[in-house]
Amino acid sequence: MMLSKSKGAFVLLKTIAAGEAARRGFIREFVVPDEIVLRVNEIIQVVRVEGDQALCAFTARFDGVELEPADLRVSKDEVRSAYREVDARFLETIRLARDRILAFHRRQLPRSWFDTGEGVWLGQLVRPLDRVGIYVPGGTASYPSSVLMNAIPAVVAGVKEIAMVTPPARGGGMHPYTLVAATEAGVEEIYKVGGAQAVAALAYGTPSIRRVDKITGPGNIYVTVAKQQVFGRVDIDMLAGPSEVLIIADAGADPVYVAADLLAQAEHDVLARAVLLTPSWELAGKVRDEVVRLLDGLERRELLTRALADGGLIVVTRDLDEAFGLANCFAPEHLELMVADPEHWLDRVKNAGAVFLGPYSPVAVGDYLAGPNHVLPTGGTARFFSGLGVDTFLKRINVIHCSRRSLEQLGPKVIELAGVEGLPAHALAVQVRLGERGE
Ligand code: HSO
Ligand code: ZN
Repeated sequence: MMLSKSKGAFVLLKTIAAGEAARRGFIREFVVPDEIVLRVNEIIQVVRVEGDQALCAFTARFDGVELEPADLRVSKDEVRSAYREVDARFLETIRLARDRILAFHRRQLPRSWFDTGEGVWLGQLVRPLDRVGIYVPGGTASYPSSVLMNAIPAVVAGVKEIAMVTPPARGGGMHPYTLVAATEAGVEEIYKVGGAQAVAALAYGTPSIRRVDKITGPGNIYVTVAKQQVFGRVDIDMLAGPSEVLIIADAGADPVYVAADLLAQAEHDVLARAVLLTPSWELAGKVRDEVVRLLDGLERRELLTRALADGGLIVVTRDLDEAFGLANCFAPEHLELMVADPEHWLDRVKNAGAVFLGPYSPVAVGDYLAGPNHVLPTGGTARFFSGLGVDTFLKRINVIHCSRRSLEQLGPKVIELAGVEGLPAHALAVQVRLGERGE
C-alpha cells in the first residue's frame, strides 16, 4: 500500500499504511540509560543506610522542600485543611467516582473455595496482603483519580494498611485534591516523599515509614526503575510507561470523536502514543483535519504537537481484520472500537489493558468514573500484564487434606515418582504412613 504524503502528514500525525506501521511505528521498548539505573541504585542504598535522614536530604535536593523526619507524615490537620480547600462539588464528584469504582471492584473479589471430594479435599485460601504502598506522582501528573484507582482495589481486597507516598509540592504543601481523594478512599497513612527514595523507603522501611509487601502505582522513570530494582524484596504491580490509546474505527465513525480521543491521550505526555487504525482513507484524512482544528483551542497545544509528532499515527489497513491483527501486536493500554457492532469484535481482542466500545465510551470516562481501573499495562506489556484490580492485592494459598484411604490410593504413585526423581525420603514420607516402612 502507498504511503500518504499529503500536507502536514509527517509533522503532526503520520498517516501510513499497515506494513510500514508494523515495521517501525509500533516499536516501544523499555530501555533505561545505564546512568539512571546506577543513580537509582545509589539512592536506594543511601536510603537503606541513612533512613529518614536520606529521605529528607533527597526531598530537599529533588523537590526543593526542607523537611524534618517528623514532618514526613501528613498530619490530621493537613488533611482537615485540604477538605476546607476543595469545594463541595468536587467532594460530591469524587464520592460518585469512588462508589462506582468500589462497586466494580467488589465484583472482582474471589472467594476461598474447597472441593471436598471423597477422601481428598483440596482448596484455595484467598488472603489479602498485610501492608501495601501506593505511589502517587507529584506535579502536573498528580491525579486524584489515580489515588482512587490504586487505593480502592486494595481496600476491597481487605488490605489493612495502605501507605501512600507522594512528593510535596514546591513550598512543602500537598495537593488538597490528592489528600481528599486518599481520605475518601480510606487511606490514612500518607507521606510527603516521592521518587526512587520513596520506593526505597517502602521496600526497606525507615524509622518513619514501615516497609510494605507490595508497591503499586505509576511514576516517572526513576520511580519505575526503583520499582524494578526492589522487585523480589517486595512485589510490584507493573512497570508503567507513557500512556497510549489505539482506536480502531470504520468509515462510519465520527472523525471528531476519534480526533478528540487521540488528543486526550496525547496530552498526558510528550512520549504518549495515539494511534488510529482504519480501513478508510477518507476517515483517516478527516481525523487528521479534525486533530489540527481541535488542537487550536486546547491549552496544552505545544505539548500535544510534540507528542503527536512523535507518537501520533494514523494507519490505513486493508480491512478491519487486519486492524485487529495489528492492534493485538501493538497490545495497547487503551483500545477503542468505534466500529459498527463493536461487541461482535470483542472476540478478536487478545492484547489490551481495557477496551472501550462504541461512540459514547471515550477513554476519559474510564479514566475517571466508569468503574474499572485506569492503572493499565503500557508499552506492549498488555501481552502479559493486566490492569490493577483486587487480585493485585491478594494471594492464593493452596490447601490439601488427604484421608488415610486416599493416601493409600495415591501413595504408590507418589512413591513411583519419587523413585524417578531420586528422592527416597519423599517415598519414605508415604511409606511410614502406610505401614510399609519404619518400626
Ligand atoms: N489515562 C491515564 C489515567 C488518567 N487520565 C488519569 C486522567 N487522569 C492512564 O490510564
Ligand atoms: Zn487519561
